[in-house]
Amino acid sequence: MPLKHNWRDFQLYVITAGGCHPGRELVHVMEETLKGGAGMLQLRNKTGSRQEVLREAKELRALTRAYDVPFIVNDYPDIALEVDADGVHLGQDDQAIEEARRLLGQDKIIGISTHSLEQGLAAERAGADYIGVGPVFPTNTKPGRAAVTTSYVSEAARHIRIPFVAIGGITLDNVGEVLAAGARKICAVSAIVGSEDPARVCRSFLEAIRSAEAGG
Ligand code: TZP
Ligand code: MG
Repeated sequence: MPLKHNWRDFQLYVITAGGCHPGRELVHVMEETLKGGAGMLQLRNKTGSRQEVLREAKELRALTRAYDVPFIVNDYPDIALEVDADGVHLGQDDQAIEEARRLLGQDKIIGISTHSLEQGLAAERAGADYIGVGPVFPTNTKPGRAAVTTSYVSEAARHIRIPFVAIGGITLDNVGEVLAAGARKICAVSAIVGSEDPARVCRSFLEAIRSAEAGG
């Protein structure tokens, strides 16, 4: 079932990585983020069994459908197809974009994590629909990966033509720096999913993004 709007309009992307606030259930937390205005959701479960990922994917597919928000699955193109997700997100070490495109077809969204302008331009040439630019700051959600700093964000703003999302260690305290470097789409994981009030944090992120967009 296609989305009723252009998925490229999203400003805030939320991923299920990282722990929820203690005692909170994943699907409820994600629904809070949708109420707060999240415009794209990704299921990223690096530790669960395939069965668990499939169960979460089915739940989040139903939820995002109800809010008409694009739903992306990390790492499992087969699960993305099975639940009719809107797309997949791939890392640098995952299957090639061309291979994922053959499997998923032209209508699905393919996103790629990139850590340098060179990787960003290569992903664009290979047919990615959007790229992740990060981690902008060091983050426990993706340990062991060096921060790319806001300099890659400003390079992406100048040279990348497809949508790009700044990601990694972004909080309400530092999002201003990321916006000042030229990002207009933000992905924050632990700052939102780990919060006691995910909807409020989403609204605050969106306020910051919209004010940057308005030139403020
Ligand atoms: N890719 C680059 S950084 C990152 C991913 C999945 C983790 C971002 O999580 P957080 O908690 O917003 O730093
Ligand atoms: Mg992966």
